[in-house]
Amino acid sequence: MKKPAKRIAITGAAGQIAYSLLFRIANGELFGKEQPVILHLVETPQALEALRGVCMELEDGAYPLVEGLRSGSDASELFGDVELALLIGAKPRSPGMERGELLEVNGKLFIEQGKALDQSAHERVQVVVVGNPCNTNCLLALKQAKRLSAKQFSAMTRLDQNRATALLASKARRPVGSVRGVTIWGNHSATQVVDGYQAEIDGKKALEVIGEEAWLQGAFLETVQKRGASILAARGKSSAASAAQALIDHVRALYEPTAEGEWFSMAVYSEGNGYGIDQELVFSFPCRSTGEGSWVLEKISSLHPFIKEKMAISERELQQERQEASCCLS
Ligand code: NAX
Repeated sequence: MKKPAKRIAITGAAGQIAYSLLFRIANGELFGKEQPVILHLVETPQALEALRGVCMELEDGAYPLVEGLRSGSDASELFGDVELALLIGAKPRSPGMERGELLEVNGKLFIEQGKALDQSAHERVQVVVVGNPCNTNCLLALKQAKRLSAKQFSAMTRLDQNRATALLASKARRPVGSVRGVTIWGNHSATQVVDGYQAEIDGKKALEVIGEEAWLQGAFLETVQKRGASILAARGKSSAASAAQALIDHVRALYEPTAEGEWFSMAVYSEGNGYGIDQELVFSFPCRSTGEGSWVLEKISSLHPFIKEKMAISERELQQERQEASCCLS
């Protein structure tokens, strides 16, 4: 029997990440070839004309799985009954803009969107925040949830995980598929903690295979932390196709039960985390899905002191961001 269509909201739908993402969703890459979708595309009023062009292209793709296409700038209307909300749209940091100003502008936006989702989205909605600063934006959005649970919100650190996985594979001269367990802790920012100690290559500890602890603590971490800037410098635009891939990976990982012994990284509400991290943050942790958007934190007992030290730095940055964004809540 044919499945009922899933409604998916995507903000920033005329932006470059969305342009790498929408056609893949339309083609069934998120929920499979049997799952019809209805796309709810949200943009700012200024970008609605560009979005009209994107919608024309989606129509011209004649995707059998796309059963409906809605677009506009009224998020509260377009979030109605959606089962998945991908919050990509955010104001970029303009030259001379202080980080605090960016937090304030985007903070207000994510508070509004959090309220709108709480009021009108499907009760089982999964909300994934991509727009930066994504951890703190996600925290502000989930704090609006009264009907929904904080566990229905996450922010994307999967791009960092994917970058680190590919880098380890290349260092070990092994295929990407032979690497697992790379873990991202903390903020999706320059303080992100890329933990290669948990990683395995062909079932052996990455450190054993690579044999260079200085690389794991130095070039590995720094290359991943600076990868976004390197892409921007080379391409003249920030990462888009790899971000869209990471978002597909993030959502699929949330909905599909995680295989035994594996986990993936995403930033989630830190309440009840067993790692001694401040309980009121959105922090990236290793997670396991139990299917259909339910997840639990993976418990890793032996964290390397180097990683713990870096986690504390990222935690402090997130506390600072929360402090700077607190004016939006009042
Ligand atoms: P673009 O500038 O190409 O697109 C953003 C779009 O969002 C624009 O079309 C803009 O009109 C729209 N927008 C702004 N405010 C909106 C609102 N209130 N409602 C709906 N739409 C709104 O940026 P793009 O490259 O697509 O990146 C989008 C966001 O992802 C940025 O904040 C970026 O920093 C962030 N990223 C996050 C990543 C992560 O791993 N979490 C990685 C990729 C990316 O850098």
